[in-house]
Amino acid sequence: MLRPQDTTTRERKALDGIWDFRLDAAGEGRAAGWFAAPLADATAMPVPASYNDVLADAAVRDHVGDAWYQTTVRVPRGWADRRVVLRFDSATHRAVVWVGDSEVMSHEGGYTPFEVDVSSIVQPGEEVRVTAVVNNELSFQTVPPGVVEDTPHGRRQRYFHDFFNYAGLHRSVWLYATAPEHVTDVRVVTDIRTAAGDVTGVVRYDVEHEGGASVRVTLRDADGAVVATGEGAHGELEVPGAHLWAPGEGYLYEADVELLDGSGTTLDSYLQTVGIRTVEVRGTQFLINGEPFYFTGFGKHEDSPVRGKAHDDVHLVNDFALLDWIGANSFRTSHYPYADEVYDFADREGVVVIDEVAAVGQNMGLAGGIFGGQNYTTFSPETINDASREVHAQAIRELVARDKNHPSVVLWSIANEPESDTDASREYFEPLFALTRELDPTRPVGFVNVMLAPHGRCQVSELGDVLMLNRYYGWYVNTGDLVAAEAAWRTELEGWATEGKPIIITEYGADTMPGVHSVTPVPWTEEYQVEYLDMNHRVFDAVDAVVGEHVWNFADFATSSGVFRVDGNKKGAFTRDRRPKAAAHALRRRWTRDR
Ligand code: BDP
Repeated sequence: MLRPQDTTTRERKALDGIWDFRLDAAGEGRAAGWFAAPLADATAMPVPASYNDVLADAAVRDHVGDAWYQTTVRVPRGWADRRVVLRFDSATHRAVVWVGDSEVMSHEGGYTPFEVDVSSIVQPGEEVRVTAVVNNELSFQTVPPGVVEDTPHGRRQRYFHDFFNYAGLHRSVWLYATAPEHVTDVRVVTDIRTAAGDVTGVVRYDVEHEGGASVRVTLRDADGAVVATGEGAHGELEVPGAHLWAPGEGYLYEADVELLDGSGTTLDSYLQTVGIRTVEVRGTQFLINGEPFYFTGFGKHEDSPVRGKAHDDVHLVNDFALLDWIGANSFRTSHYPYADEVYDFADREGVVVIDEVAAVGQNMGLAGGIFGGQNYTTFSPETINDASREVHAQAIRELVARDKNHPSVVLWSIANEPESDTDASREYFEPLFALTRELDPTRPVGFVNVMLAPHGRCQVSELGDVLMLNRYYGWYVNTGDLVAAEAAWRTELEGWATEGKPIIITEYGADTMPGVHSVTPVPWTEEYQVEYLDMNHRVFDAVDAVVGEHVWNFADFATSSGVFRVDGNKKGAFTRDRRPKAAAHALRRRWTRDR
């Protein structure tokens, strides 16, 4: 899906700011037509933000069900005869949207955009009311899954993942205008040809459009010089002496994709950034531009005080500055697709991304252990079933459709720590791997394996191009005993190394209270986190197939309440307000030693 842009033919207007907001725990607003009038008894709510922590009210923080958002926007006067589109960059976890009294769209899934052409119901120069009912309920048929329980004290949301179920409008909302004839999609795939030492970049493109007579593509380098042009909706551009996109060097070209009428006049112009690079798995190596790449970095979260999961440019730039400071070259968008702006920034900063769909918590074994779940069977007709898989498949489709052109994205992760040691799990995942490969044959695909399905027991790992392992030796097992942990971890990892695939350690970490110290290895201290990481690094360094280490987590983050968590998950190298723990300095020493 294309992004709202300002180009010679496109204009956009953000609807961000203070909206009217009202909880609807009883779920009466839809039938009562709350969209049809100014929202009664509304409070102020900023967009973008998770609503949960903005107001000092437990009813808001722990709300389960519908929440109503409303604003008015004046459609720019100059948009007569334009195609006007209303777009939400996300609504967590689903929404129905009205413009005036008309229902215009609905969307399932909390982390991908959705939009609709509203030209026929808005008038340039006039004000319109935009209303969205955003629902945060999780069930076995949602991604991620959860269970809403009816209790004598009201409805309670249970879920099987370890981050707070923040909800609301986390990202920007836009009105944008294009010509009626317009570009509807662009896909670019890049390649590199080397002959006699000369590097030629290859940019294959496919353009979809509505109306218009022909397509012209003009590729410019970072200085604005034209380096190649193409005619037609499909084509291949060659860039002799191409400046490659590479980790640490986010060099970007820009393709001006123009839709022309019969006389060659530009009807639409869409600007697509292009990073020329290749990604390949060969044996146990992960190659970017043919060079072995070793991932250093973190699993992250979109999480910050007060804002919750809202996108925020200040945190974006600060987090990337901290990634650079610590020597991280990559991160995983654990456990859901992040805001578009994050990938744009990764593209331009040369930071490598493992892009993950929101399938987290599909594991009742783990849910029972850590998150206090019930005795559910993970995959069954009553729990995660065929309907859930279709929702999961759609989430993958929307992820690939949105992120396919980002050079920073080098690997798709189609689930985090699902049950993967049963026939049912294998049956569930096989078609999802096939689907992802069909949608994008150019990037490797994997899923993140959990400790409960160790080497020899996992039935899903062989479907992936890479092995992604989350392991907590020395934390959840062998707690406080780093000697035993090291031995056990090494044995398991050496087992995985026999599979002949590259291994990325996608999570290893120890909860750490900043300011707590000890001279002996005591869990929760800053020293223990450092020693725990050192131990892990000794293990990784001894196994050639390991091509990456992502510490869990970049920063402390909010979770649901429970006896395992003190004010959230404390495995961050940084605190939630981004101050370094001792481990951050230790990681920096390891990850910047070759600089
Ligand atoms: C893993 C999950 C991650 C958790 C982490 C932990 O992938 O979301 O936050 O463990 O327990 O199970 O800290």
